[in-house]
Amino acid sequence: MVCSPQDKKRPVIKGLKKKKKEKKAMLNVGVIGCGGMGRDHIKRVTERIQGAQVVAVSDVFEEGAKKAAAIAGEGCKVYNNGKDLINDSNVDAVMIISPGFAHVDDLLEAIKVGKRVFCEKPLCTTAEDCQKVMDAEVASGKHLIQLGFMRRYHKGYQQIKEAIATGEYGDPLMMHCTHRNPEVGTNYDTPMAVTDTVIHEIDLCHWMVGDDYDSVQVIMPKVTKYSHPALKDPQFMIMKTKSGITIDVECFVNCKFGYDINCEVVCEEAALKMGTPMAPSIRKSAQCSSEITTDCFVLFKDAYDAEVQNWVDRAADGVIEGPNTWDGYLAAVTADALVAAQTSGQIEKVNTVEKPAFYK
Ligand code: ISE
Repeated sequence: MVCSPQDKKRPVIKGLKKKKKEKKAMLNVGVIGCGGMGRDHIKRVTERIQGAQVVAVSDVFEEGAKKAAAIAGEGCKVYNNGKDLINDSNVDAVMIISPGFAHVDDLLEAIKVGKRVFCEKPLCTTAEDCQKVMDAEVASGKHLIQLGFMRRYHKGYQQIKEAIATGEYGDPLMMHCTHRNPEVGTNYDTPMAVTDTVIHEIDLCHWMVGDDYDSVQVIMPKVTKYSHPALKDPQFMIMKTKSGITIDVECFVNCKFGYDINCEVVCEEAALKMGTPMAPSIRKSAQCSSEITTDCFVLFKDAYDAEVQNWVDRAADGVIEGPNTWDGYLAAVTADALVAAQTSGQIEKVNTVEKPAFYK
């Protein structure tokens, strides 16, 4: 039988065609930071996220803020600073998408007035600032901050975490990760391999195995001819957890061939490798190949949507399900140790404060 638009008896499959914004009350969101990433999040909330709308934006660059407000649509207010946006009584929740060094003041202000926050990584650029924010959140007694470590929302990593949790494969012993970018600009330097790139694995790996870090080390292989004097590329990083799980991450940001992300967890009775790339394998002309994307926003598009949807969905009950302030603090302290290890060549300790009961 051929179905046509006139065919009135076609079955309605529930939930298949979700209409935008037909659910409960809207969460009114204010977005601080209207650069490329900020505009991407504004577009996401406006076009794809259920139950939220952008009602205000802010940026020190007025032109940028106005352009971003146009994406959100009519009535979106424009501010030139985060504080005024946070204190706008029409703003229920705040997305902080400004550069990392500018996060701390807005995070503290949002905690002061008790507003829910989605903050892009990093939480703050220093461990001291992360701790200030953590102390303020603990003192407020409310879980308010979700951090934008979106890889936790990627199906491939979730499948491995779920598989480990079944216990069927024994305890995880080792992890092997690769984080390869096709190329980076000349403003990208050696510490950024940690603070901008491997920061994702720092968060992911401890989350996947449910353990915190004890020590780290960095080994510098031969440098690629595609690097420049301020960047040692590739780098081989090793992170050891408190229970002894040993994680290696190859970070190679001028690999030339693609945005190539891999992860394998070796357990006592099995090795679990993430299914990647998420592309069909094509047999043609006596060859079998699958595409590797060159763009992280293509590979992780669904993960970005899912993390923001989750943040919006749990707003009504005041719950943070995603990466939280402790994860941001742990990532900052671990990153500091890795950056120290880049130059010392030694095994560096990851010295954190005791995890507050509030985050357990
Ligand atoms: C960038 O900031 C990211 O978050 C990407 O996921 C990472 O692959 C890249 O190296 C970073 O610069």
